[in-house]
Amino acid sequence: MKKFLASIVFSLILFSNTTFANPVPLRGVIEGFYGKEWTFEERADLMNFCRLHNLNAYVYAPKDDPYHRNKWRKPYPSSQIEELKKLVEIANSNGVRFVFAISPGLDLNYSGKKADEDLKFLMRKIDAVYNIGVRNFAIFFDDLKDKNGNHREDGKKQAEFLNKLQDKLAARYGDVEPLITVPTEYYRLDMVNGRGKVKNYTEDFAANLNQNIIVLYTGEGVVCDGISEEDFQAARKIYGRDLGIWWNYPVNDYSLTAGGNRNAKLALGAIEKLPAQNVQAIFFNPMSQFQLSKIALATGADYANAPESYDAEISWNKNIEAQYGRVADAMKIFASHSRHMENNWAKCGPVDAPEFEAAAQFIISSARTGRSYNPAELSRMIDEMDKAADILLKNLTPQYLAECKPQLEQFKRIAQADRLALKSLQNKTLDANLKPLRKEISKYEKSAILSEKAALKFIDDTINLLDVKKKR
Ligand code: 14T
Repeated sequence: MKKFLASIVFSLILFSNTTFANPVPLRGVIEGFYGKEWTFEERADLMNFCRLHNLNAYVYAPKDDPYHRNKWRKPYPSSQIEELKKLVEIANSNGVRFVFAISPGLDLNYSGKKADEDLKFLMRKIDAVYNIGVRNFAIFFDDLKDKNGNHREDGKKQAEFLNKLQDKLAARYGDVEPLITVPTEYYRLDMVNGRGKVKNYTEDFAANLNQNIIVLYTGEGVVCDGISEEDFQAARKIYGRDLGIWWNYPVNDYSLTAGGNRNAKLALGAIEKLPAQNVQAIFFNPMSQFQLSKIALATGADYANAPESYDAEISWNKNIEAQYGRVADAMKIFASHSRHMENNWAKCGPVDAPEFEAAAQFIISSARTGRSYNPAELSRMIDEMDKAADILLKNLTPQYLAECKPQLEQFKRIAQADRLALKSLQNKTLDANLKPLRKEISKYEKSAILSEKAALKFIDDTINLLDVKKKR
């Protein structure tokens, strides 16, 4: 009887997996950000991470590797080839396809004798990596626009160039996988003009590109608030083929304030709002902060392995618990204030600390209108934040701390300012220390941003409300 039940349970599990799971066939991480590249050790660690999370691809495309983009024609020096070789071996032994990408678009010649020469340069570059075990290649044409938003690319010529390369690779090697590419117009709103008509470049590129070349796009925008099934369908219709997704979360290379450095805000939320149907490939573009990227990446793996049943909230909690053990609760509090990425052209990631935001807003509006309120809930949250910062500053390993110390210290400052703000509201007078502390926080915003609409906003709202000098 037991055996019988067990076999039913077993086949139910099998059944549910084969029927409902439908993993995205090609799923993994794309090191495609601007700024400080990951180290060898980090990349090696990623391969192991990919195996554990059933991710099967890593795309090597660091924007700041000169041999990837600026000096793409130049062969890698032998020391770097040696290191790449080791990495490819580690990838292979972990069941991860190592996809080697080149971005030749800055000065590639698409036609004539110069194009033949460039094709040779490209082949020489590819040969060298083929010889160290790489079987997957990608050619990217993103970010080639000038200051006016124009680009010189001709979709037909670009597609034909890729077709030629694909044919050459197939002729030379029996065992290379289909090429992967990113077009120059790589987000949906850039593929159409103001009236919704598909632009010439995209039309020509899509019409001429070999059907088996995998095209990646980023959604409606470069960094956008999800891709709905309809959005995805619209992009697939433009291309008349299945598409893959280059997903720009948790990447934070664009998170900088004037004069500050990149990566000021950490994207510690879950992957969310991605389509469940027809996704041919998904690659998550991470942060330069390697260890801290693993929260979003692990949730991305959950999504990619079972898009239909994926639950962002459940996955986020589960993966923080798995990654942070004893300090998981502290990490959840910190991470909940550092998930949402937004500027004038980018928007992605779950809202920061929605409970804090709601409680703070209620208190601010009550104070403004002279209604009474109970400060206990917000007060408790502020204490938790302060404690979480201490726990993490004390217990995270040096490697993790190196990636988030400025943000943790900033979190602590914000919690302290929030406490002063709450006290000020209750006393109906601005605490003398609040404005100096807010100035201090501003000073550090060049390297650390978090909770802009929740915990940080509560400080500013309070100052605005109580600052009598400002009011007149
Ligand atoms: F190829 C693409 F799909 C893509 O996303 N390219 C870059 C990528 O390397 C970068 O990490 C990402 C996030 O910043 O966005 C693209 O780069 C941009 C695009 C912009 F429109 C950087 C700044 C921009 F203003």
